[in-house]
Amino acid sequence: YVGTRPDLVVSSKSFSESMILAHMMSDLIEENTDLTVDRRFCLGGTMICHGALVSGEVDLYPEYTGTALTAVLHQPAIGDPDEVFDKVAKAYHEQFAVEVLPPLGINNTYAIAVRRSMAKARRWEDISDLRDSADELLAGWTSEFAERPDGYPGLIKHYGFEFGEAIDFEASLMYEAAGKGRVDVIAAYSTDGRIDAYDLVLLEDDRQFFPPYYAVPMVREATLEQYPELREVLGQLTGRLDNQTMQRLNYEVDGHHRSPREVAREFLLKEGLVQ
Ligand code: PBE
Repeated sequence: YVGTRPDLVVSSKSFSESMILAHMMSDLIEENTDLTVDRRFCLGGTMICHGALVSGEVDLYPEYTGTALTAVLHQPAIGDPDEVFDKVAKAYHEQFAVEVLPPLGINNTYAIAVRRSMAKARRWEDISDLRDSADELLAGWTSEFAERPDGYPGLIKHYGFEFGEAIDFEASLMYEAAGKGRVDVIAAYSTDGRIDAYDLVLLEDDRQFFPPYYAVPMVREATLEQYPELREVLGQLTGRLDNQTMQRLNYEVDGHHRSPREVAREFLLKEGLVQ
């Protein structure tokens, strides 16, 4: 560091929702405490953020319960959200000295999405309905989805079929590519506002492959010991968001090109959490 070292480092992954949530947390901390926050956002994917948290380079960032369970802890997916939370909280405490704070309310699951017109024409409602045409379909998703156990490798095993071709996309470009017919199938994030904007539909995960992915603040225990007030400050976000609200906030950034920081601030103002 050049100059004064900040009290806290908050991080995020490289997509709008992660940045919006991380700004909400940072703003609340700055509003309610005297702590200085360094927003070191867009660190990269899950494993980069997780590594930085465990090494102490980062104090907190928003993560998702299902991601922690499957991609970080390599445990099999389970369907019950509370059970996922409990398993993750216990393992993070034991293995990483990280505390998982209560969920913010949104469940941002990966979801297989197709154009509405195509789903209607081919009568697709469930992921299983893609089975017979899968080898003619072009899929597009993030490199993280292509590699994670709760992504394509697991999906193939669980459903027993593969797509003809799958190409890597930047998360933010998938929706337009699907909407414009450059790809047929994407692994959307269920809280993304562009699902509706590009007239895509989410197919039902009829064989329950994906776990619940509730957004939670992950905080180093050492940080919470040093600044116990953080628990209450961040607790103001507990249960505060739902998927519909989150889709709208995400769309402010992804569709209307506003800054994640401004969108986060506006939400906190509206909720009366900052002045
Ligand atoms: N998700 C959906 C991904 C991205 C959004 C929560 C499954 C994740 O970051 O883990």
